[in-house]
Amino acid sequence: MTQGFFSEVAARIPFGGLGSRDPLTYKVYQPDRLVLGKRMEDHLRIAVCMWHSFASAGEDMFGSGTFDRPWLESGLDPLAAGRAKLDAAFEFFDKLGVPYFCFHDRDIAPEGRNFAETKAHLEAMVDYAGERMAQTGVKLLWGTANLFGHPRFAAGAATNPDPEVFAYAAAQVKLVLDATKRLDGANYVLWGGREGYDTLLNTDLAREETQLARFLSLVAEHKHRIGFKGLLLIEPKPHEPTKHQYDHDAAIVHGFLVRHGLEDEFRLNIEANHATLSGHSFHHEIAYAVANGMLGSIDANRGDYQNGWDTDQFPNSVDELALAMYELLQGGGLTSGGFNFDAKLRRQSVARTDLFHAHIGGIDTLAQALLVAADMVELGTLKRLREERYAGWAGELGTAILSGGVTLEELERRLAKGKIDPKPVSGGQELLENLVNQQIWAADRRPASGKSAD
Ligand code: XLS
Ligand code: NI
Ligand code: NI
Repeated sequence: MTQGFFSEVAARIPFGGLGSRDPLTYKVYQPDRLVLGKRMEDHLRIAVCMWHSFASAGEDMFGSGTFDRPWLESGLDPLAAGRAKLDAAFEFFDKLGVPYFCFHDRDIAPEGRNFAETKAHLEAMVDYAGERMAQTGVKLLWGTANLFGHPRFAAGAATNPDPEVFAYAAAQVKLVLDATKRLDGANYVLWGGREGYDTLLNTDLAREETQLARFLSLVAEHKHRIGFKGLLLIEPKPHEPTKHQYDHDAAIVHGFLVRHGLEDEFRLNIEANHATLSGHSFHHEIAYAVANGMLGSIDANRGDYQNGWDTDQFPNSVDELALAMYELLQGGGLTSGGFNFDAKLRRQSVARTDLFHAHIGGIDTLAQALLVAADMVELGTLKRLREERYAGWAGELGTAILSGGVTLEELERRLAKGKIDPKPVSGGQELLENLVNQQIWAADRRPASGKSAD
């Protein structure tokens, strides 16, 4: 194991259990522990993101960076700095013991003076990342192109009024999709950071929708052309940086894809904080994606209930995550997706070990939520009560309605004969909430060692 930037952490973070007082141990997460017959690591497929953790020094709009990230200092040779960044990142992934990472092209390779130089930078850094991946065994959950940072994308990428910007963005996605395939990435993500508008006064909504659909078709076509086997994922977000983003939430993206015949080509990358920004819960967004066969992957983080922006904090609420995790398990769990920590340290968390504390806490929260959700699945109470609620639909009337076997006239006739006389039934919300809490409290008392695959 390389000793370098994170020398305060000597070896891989071990499992310590709930009784451990050492903050640099996992309290719940055990990669090999079997949950519903599957290893915890394979359920969660955890990834660390390059951007918040290694490509940002903690700047905000009122102040400069506070973090100790020497490779971001000015005046360095860009490729040497890029290698130092990847060295530190892979040392971190390895010590944390996670299977995956995620990156944007601009997180690992700086923009050059022209497109050819930018491409050469990317290729050099992708090769270097490939070496580090082979050395550590850390894999790529997804790659993505940054189509929002450079000033050329101020008015959008695919939805830009200038077709030359569309062309630039398309070429950039081609390079990153090729790179993701080369690194054997499991998925490719598109987050349309500036695909939206700041004012309707200068915006042609219909035209921009057509452009976005065309762009996505080109991406899907290229995926098949190069034989990339991973999923293409769209990450919904309602706003920020634009006032309104077209990929507003799961249902809106789904509707857009269906409108353009693209629903078989794309799945969703659901982010917890984006869900809450769109006025939904994370639970809702996961449930929607699962119900419509659209779930791809997850960006794990949390917002702040007092703030109206993407605060990207590390998840720490088992109560909230357990419900989303329950829907996920009911839907069969993740396939090629995973839980990527799209989360950042607070600006005052300047110690190198803070990055460990943040991820350890987030991973343990996910692991505990998984245990709670698995208990809810095993017990089956919620599922049974939900099924009972709709039981009438399996009867003669329900089947006749759904199969198209009755008209409004026929239904009126049946009412007139006095055959139908529905009575209100309890929705049982408080009972269900109590059942969920019982599972959360019971899971807290589980033996920390648990069952293991080995
Ligand atoms: C920003 C998004 C971004 C995507 C990747 O809010 O979450 O980080 O995940 O471009
Ligand atoms: Ni986000
Ligand atoms: Ni994200």
